[in-house]
Amino acid sequence: MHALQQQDPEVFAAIRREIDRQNDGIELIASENFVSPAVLQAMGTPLTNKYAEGLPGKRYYGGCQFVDQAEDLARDRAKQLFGADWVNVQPHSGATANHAIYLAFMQPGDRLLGLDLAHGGHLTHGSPVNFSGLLYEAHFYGVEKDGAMAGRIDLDTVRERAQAVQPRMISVGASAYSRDFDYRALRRIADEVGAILWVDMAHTAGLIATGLLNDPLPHAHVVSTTTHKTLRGPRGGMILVGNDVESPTGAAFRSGKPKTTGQQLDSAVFPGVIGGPLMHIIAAKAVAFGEALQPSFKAYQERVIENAQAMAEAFIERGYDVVSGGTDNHLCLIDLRSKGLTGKQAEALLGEAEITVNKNMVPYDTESPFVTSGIRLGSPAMTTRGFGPDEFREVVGLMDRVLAKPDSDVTRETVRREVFALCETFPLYQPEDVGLDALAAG
Ligand code: DSN
Repeated sequence: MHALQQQDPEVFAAIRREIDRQNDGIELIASENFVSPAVLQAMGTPLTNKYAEGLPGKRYYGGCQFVDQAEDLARDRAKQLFGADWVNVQPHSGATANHAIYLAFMQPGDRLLGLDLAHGGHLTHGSPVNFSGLLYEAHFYGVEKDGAMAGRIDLDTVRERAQAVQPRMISVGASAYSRDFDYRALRRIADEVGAILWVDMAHTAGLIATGLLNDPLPHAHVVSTTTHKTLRGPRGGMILVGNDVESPTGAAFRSGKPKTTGQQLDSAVFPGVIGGPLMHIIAAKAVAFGEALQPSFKAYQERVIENAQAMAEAFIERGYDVVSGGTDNHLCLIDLRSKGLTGKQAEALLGEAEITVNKNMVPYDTESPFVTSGIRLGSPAMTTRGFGPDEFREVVGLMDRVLAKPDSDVTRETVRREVFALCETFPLYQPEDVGLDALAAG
């Protein structure tokens, strides 16, 4: 019998139910994906036991010779994937990576200009309830309300805001924005006001690595990402520098000696914000970056965009309001106000039919973040599973049936059965994939 099942049946049962949920339902959360069995396997290894504070070859602990190999593989592959001069693969998450960037370049009270959370930004880009808004003076730009640019970021507005705010750092990147960014123009704006340009490409890293969206690396002073969204690696973070010249702050993090941007960021990651890096996760990052360097990864990312566009078009055909009128990337944002539903209601109704989405603020929303007027839908996870545009159009039809009859338990139950049948034809994890045969068998 499996050790986990025998020793801790309660945890075993929860894990097994979650594997079943992933196998049996339609996953449309834009920030989620399904890692490969090889990535899963790397995460579940005794590398979790190893302390390795410091960097490969310069550790504060003995016995690091083999985890050094794993971290070097991760760093080298990430550099190759993104054409980066420097990379640090140790941040435990995107938020940790972002925390290190603030620590490297900002003093408490310095001004940040970031994309408003309610317009698709991220908590760590200055939200008043996050360290970034609590410790720094955060100002925001947003998407346009009306006209040809409705739902899109207008660079003239960003320039006006930058000139008015005179920020120390400008952040670019989003959690719920379906259009691309002009990083060259954004760097010009940053240079005009003497600001550091930080790009958080967490959502779109896989699309950027494969050349399907604009590349921030040549333009930004620093780039952060998570490794688990479109990049399809283990849950974690990473920081990259395209051209590792002297730090834009001109002096070193705390030491006063000139450093490159990368050296300054290395100090900010450790000892700045983390202690021991998670070496099992770093090994899994290396595996995922190896996968992303394969030609099949580009074909996958092309399909991600094709599927997101098919989904957005199918919603528009059914009379839904898609923010900005479509998508250039892996997600779309649906404004449900014209359908008389809140995001919270839609998330719950679709959940009952085993279609997982998240409620999301839409630009100029009048509902609270706990209710919202929209839902955010992403294609990466179900594309990994093999869905193409036909399946995505079919899923939109299923969602529309549920949302059009919010009072009908029968509709939700019928759709739930159709979801299950569709998922069965696109299998996800087999017992041997999850490395725990007893979990699937039990
Ligand atoms: N929570 C992530 C997302 O869903 O976009 C961002 O951190």
